[in-house]
Amino acid sequence: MRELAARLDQARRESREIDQLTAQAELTEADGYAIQDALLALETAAGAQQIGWKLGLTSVAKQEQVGVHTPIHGFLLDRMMRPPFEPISLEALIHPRGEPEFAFLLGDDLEGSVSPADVLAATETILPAVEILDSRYRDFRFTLPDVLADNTSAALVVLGTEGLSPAALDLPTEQVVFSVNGEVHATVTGAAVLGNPAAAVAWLASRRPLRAGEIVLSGGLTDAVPLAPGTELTVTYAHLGTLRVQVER
Ligand code: OOG
Ligand code: MG
Repeated sequence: MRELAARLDQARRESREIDQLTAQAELTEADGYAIQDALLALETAAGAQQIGWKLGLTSVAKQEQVGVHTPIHGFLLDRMMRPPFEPISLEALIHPRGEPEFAFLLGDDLEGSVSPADVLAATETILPAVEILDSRYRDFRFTLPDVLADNTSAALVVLGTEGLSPAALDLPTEQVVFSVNGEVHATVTGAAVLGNPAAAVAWLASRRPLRAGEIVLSGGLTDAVPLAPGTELTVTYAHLGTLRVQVER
């Protein structure tokens, strides 16, 4: 698993797309997570720090876009975070895409069998977020074990600076308008994510212990859009405010 993780790590560092791992080896879902764990070990040995988690493929729009029909999870590192007020450089990325999400900042630990209400009770703040994905695989195509191994295509995360306490928000009905270069790409509500984004976080807690202070991304609410120099993404949440991401020219 270490050797396969190293192959993905090298592809990322060299911004070079590679063949799917499953083109050469038969891998299960469990193998995919084991390679992801090995990748996290490589990253932390090289000095990165895990600051949270991400969910993926929690909406139908996302599942259909990539042809994988099950929720997945990966890890977030300190080096992935970008502030919202600076243009984002795509220089080190292969074929980046952007998507709107909700971010949960946890105030308490969450572990085992928990309800969406437990998730909200343990959440300090819900923040607007844009995730920038980058698959290390050729043409952004992969199977389930491949995308798990590749840390669910994680690349960069732009977090809003101001959020709301979960008590001030109804996530399933929160409307989100996602615009690309000034044109509306999609209008959805939080229910697009497993009926309730808090249910997605509950699912993750049943699989991995979550700790106070960690950030958890809900998974994209809409399909992800390709990014190019100059692309501007605007995510307008009914109550959470507007998050604008400008890609460097
Ligand atoms: C897989 C990662 C999915 C999400 O929010 O659904 C993801 C991909 O689309 O490459 O981050
Ligand atoms: Mg995502």
